[in-house]
Amino acid sequence: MKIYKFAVLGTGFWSGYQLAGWSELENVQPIAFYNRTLDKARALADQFNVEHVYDDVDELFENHAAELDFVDIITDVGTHELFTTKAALHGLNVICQKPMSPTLEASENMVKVCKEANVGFYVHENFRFQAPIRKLREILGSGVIGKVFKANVAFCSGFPVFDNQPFLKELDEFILTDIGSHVLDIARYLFGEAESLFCHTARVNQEIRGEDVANVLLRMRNGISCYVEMSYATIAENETFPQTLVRVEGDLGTIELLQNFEIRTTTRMGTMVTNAEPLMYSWVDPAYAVVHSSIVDCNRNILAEIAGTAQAETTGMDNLETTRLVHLAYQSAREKKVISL
Ligand code: 89Y
Repeated sequence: MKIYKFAVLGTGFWSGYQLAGWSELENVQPIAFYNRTLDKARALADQFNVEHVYDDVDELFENHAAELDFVDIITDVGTHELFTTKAALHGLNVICQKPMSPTLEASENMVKVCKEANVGFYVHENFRFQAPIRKLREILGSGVIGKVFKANVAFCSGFPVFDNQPFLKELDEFILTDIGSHVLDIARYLFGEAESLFCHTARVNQEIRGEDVANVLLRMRNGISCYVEMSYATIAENETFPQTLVRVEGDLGTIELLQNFEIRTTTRMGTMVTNAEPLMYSWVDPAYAVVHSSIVDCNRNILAEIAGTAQAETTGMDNLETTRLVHLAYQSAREKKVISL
């Protein structure tokens, strides 16, 4: 069995879960870690039995590029383009966290650079791999609710997200890049591509720089009207973080993905209830369970393409469409107009 060797760039909050996710797959092995603060790289390396740590990414590539199959980039978004370019020039496949980069132009460049270097480029977009979202799509695909005419995809929470990820407070563009990248991708995964969008944004929490509320109304190419809402300013009786709730209406019925992974499918015959709980690996943080669990399936899907056994869903090329929606949503909010794609 071939073992796929990889380096991790960035050993912050998310990396421990990403590595735990990789450790659920038997044919991968982390070889070297880079972090701008070496102590942090060392601490994670000790936890995952990795020998080599660096605070100079070029040195890591010089010493290990020949034995690596891919890099997993988990650094701040501002470094994604640079590190992707360096890895591609060393002939390495690249997996990069969302959002791809701060601008659409830089994201397009990352896709181009990897294409020219003939390496695979993948975005670790994991929300579409969540167990309830997969199940919902399966039910939708069965045709039980007939022709879909409208949908709502919602991520509305009051979770203290800045405690674990304080850098999110400093972003000029916050919720559409952080959560919009995920929920707009879910909209594409479930309903296909959009033909137009309109967006409102707001900043409720005055202690952060960016927006913490965004409402995006999409017209999909197949005619579905899809309302994607996201908020980190929602005080609700039932906190749903980090779940995405979905309601899909068709001419024969409605599918609702509710809190705690319950899917209710209603037709004129009655309501069918399905439970789509995520797999609870030993390492998942219960506060992030459904997201952490989906890391494994996303990694597995990307690795299959690197190994040549299947096509990955979240290639850079595919994710450019999601990235485009994020940036057009900002444009729509700024210009107060409907944007055609
Ligand atoms: O950064 C975000 C993500 O990707 O999932 C949830 C999160 O950690 C906070 O919004």
